[in-house]
Amino acid sequence: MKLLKYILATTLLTFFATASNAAPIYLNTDNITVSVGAGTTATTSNNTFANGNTIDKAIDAPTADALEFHNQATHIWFSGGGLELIFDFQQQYDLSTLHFWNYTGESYDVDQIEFTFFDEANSQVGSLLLNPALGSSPGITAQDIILDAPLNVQFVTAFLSGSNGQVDFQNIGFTASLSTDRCEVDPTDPICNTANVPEPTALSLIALGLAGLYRRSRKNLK
Ligand SMILES: [Ca+2]
Ligand SMILES: [Ca+2]
Repeated sequence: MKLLKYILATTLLTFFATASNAAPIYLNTDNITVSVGAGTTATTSNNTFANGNTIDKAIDAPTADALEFHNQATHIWFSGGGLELIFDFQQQYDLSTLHFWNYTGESYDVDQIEFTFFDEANSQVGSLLLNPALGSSPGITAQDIILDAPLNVQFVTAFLSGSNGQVDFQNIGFTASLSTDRCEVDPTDPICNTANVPEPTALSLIALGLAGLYRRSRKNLK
């Protein structure tokens, strides 16, 4: 029985240690914020942008591979200049993939995005100049840009512009891992609940396996 208890303890420990590792997650309205930066061109022609009041539409995709259709409820159209967005991840992440859902036609799509990445102390840790591809049609899926870095990112500024002064897109997203595994320090941290809760089925399978193991060892004892 001592051996069984040891196996049980180490199995669970291994499982939860694995579950609490900083697994990549998709950052959206559930865990980050976005706001309109002071670098945005002053213009009154901003349609669905609504003076920034609807800017959360830029980060409302539920997953990195979400399909979005272009309509007033899903996209941002900013006209007459460049749009600066400021993302706050609330804590530091290591970025692995950038996702961008562009408009589908040259007349309105985003032609260039200047990204600047900052750590929690607001020190710059990287930058990226991106000329995004046109969005897919009719449904728009993200263009995925693999990033080897930057690490330790909490704030991002993105300046979006079009060669004709038009900026229309569906979402900007980031796949990232926590820079510090806070779940090991504090498993009750909210980030651990949203990002790393073990699948119920996985837990049930482990429970079933352990129950079987226990029954077998009881049998052997008789
Ligand atoms: Ca959207
Ligand atoms: Ca264009």
